[in-house]
Amino acid sequence: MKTELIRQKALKIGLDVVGFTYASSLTRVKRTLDDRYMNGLKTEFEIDEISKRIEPKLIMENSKSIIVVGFPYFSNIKHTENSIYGKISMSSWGLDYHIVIRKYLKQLVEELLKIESFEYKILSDTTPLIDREIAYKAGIGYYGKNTNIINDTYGSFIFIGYIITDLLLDIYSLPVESKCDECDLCLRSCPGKAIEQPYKINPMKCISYLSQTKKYLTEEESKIMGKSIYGCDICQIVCPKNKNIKESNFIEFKPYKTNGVVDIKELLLMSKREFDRKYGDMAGSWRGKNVLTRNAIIALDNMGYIDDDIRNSLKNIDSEFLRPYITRYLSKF
Ligand code: B12
Repeated sequence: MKTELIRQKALKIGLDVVGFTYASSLTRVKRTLDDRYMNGLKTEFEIDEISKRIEPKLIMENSKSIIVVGFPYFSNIKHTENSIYGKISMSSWGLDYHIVIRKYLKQLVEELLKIESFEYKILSDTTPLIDREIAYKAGIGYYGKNTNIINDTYGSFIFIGYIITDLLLDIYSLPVESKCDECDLCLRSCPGKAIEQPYKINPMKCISYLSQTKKYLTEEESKIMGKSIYGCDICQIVCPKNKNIKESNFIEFKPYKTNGVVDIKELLLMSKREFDRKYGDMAGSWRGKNVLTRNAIIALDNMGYIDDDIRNSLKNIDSEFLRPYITRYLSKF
């Protein structure tokens, strides 16, 4: 199939970051993964078998090509914070990106199926494959030193989704090499010093990881988190390549429901049902209410703030997972 035609169809449904690569092994990343796994840097969100992480043909045996789409999510919205609030990363401001990506890629597939029949699988994030390497190979952006894929128009605020298919294409894209040059702002600005070397992250020190893991967070790890309730954008916000970028056209990623922040007092008082109603369809709730509540307690601790409302709501929380954090926090005030 002609890639120009795919680009046109994609553009019609609002997808303007598109690239194409072969469904070949991600051989380059093998050494990175070996090193990561051997040094205990694998997160619990990644599978154990490295071979499955670099082989698209294990996902679809007869696959030949991958159509890669970047989904921009940058919103230039400034929040008015007039309560005790915590931060949510922009990747979780709107509707869960897994749902949004699937919807648009399905639409694209349906358009393409009108031209020619083919087999396909739609993937993003929750696959064993290394999405960034696929995006890099498809030329939709280059690796930043903060390890994010950076697109010239939308910066690093793009999610990566793709269609693995048995279609053969007429043209395959070329990768783009890093444009970071001498800049090391992300390395210097990361609160946990998680970017230990350019292009290499230690997830265990990354706020985004700390905000998602269910492992016990020590006092030192908790301090790194500041006011984060879910995810972290610091290495992206400081990045010069993210200045003057285009805003996302996807209405789904605007923070209509959450306003991009969490009212901590409200969160502590919420029933499970109220939580689901307000936060249920944002990406950041995938680890459940208790993980966000844990982060909210840590945020209060880091702010050095307490009042009677908070003290009373914490006394009413009956959770083994949260108890150590509540005890630690209350012991200080
Ligand atoms: C586990 C995971 C995490 C972990 C670990 C992140 C990490 N950097 O490894 C945690 C929880 C910390 C995390 C955080 C975030 N994540 Co995350 N995460 C993933 C997941 C599920 C797997 C990543 C993985 O396997 N990492 C292992 C390493 C080896 O791979 P990698 O970092 O993806 O890519 C490296 C190699 O390819 C390597 N490389 C290999 N060989 C070579 C050779 C050269 C020369 C170079 C330059 C590089 C290079 O360069 C990269 C950097 O190390 C992917 C989805 C997926 N299935 O891929 C999303 C994904 C990487 N996450 C994503 C996002 C949006 C985020 C956050 C921005 C969310 C947030 N705001 O909190 C942060 C960003 C933090 C950061 N600076 O990385 C997006 C990234 C989009 C983008 N533009 O790059 C992904 C691709 C999901 C998606 N489909 O959109 N994430």
